[in-house]
Amino acid sequence: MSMRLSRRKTLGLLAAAPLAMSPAAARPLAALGPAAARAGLIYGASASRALFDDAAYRTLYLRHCRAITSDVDLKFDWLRPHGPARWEWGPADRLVAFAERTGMAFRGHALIWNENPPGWLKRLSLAEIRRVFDEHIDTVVGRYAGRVAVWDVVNEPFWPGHGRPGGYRDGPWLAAFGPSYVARALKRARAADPKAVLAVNEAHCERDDAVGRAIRKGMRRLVDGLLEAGAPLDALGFQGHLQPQLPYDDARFAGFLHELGAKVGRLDITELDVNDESFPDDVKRRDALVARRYRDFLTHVLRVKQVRAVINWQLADHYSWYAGLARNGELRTRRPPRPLPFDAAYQPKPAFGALLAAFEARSRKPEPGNRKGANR
Ligand code: 9MR
Repeated sequence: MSMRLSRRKTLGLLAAAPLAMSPAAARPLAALGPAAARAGLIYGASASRALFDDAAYRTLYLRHCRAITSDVDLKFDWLRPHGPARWEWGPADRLVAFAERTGMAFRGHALIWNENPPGWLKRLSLAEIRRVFDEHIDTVVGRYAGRVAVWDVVNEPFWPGHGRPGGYRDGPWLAAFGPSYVARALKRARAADPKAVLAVNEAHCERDDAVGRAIRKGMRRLVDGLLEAGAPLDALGFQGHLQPQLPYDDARFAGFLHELGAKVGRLDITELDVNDESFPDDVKRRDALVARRYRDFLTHVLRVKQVRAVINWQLADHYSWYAGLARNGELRTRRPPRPLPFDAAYQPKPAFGALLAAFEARSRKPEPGNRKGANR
């Protein structure tokens, strides 16, 4: 009896699941992961504790994602909030195990980042900070060796607003080593996990204003310097937190990707979403504009054959970091933002259609069609 009941229950749940069918026609809703794979891409999203606390949200990941990035659990201040000797491994261990169990490629984010240093780190001497840096990389990368497909070894190396030479982002690691912290981090990460793909991940490169230009210039120089020095740089990540309220030029950004792809070989879009704060309140119009931004960006970017992954920063609007910014009054409006492919009821939005169409367009093209490496 329990068999029959549980089967019926399962079928009932499937029928009720919002994602089993598309709302428009009773056609099964396409899944993003396989559509991306047909285009030689890996599709995924960042995840944090909501993945475990919210079963319906987890279902969405299982249906659409073939990769998971840690949103916060592997950040320095989350692993070591209280002091140098106390490590909080629980959430990161759980996320890595989930990826492993479900066959998703895991992207470790962010090993070394000059933002958000815990108070205790800021109080150390430079010599102590240097020691903690080395120990941190050895310990974290060593712990998960063989289980992390890609590491964002260094996150956001540049922020021109800090006024440092070369436009580097300021913080403890820059203070301790100067810009050579980037090469040092890559080398140590390689030693601790020879198999992981090692990446530098940067923001704002698609912006066509002074900030975007300065960061692109910094990245060009950094990449050339790292390659000349023989540092193990396997990939570059471009976050893609699209800001339609600022100047942008997708063709120019794609040109930049072409240029860097020829040097590095693998490029990933790592944190894709669209800030809708400048769009109208009307949800239909807003969703259409968000989807158009996805479409235009991906149309250009997916022509670059070295682009291998497209990762959203969370999957459903209410779990976006923008939802937090709106609640805290840090956006120009307090209405709930709609930056992602799924809404708060886990229904696909026009942005979902834009992602799917972009993947399908790339899979129809013989070029770039580089299908190797689409599983990491
Ligand atoms: O989504 C993340 C948010 O929950 C954290 O509070 C914040 C600080 O750790 O980082 C957010 O993720 C950022 C990512 O690590 C780097 N690029 C920008 C992302 C959005 O702020």
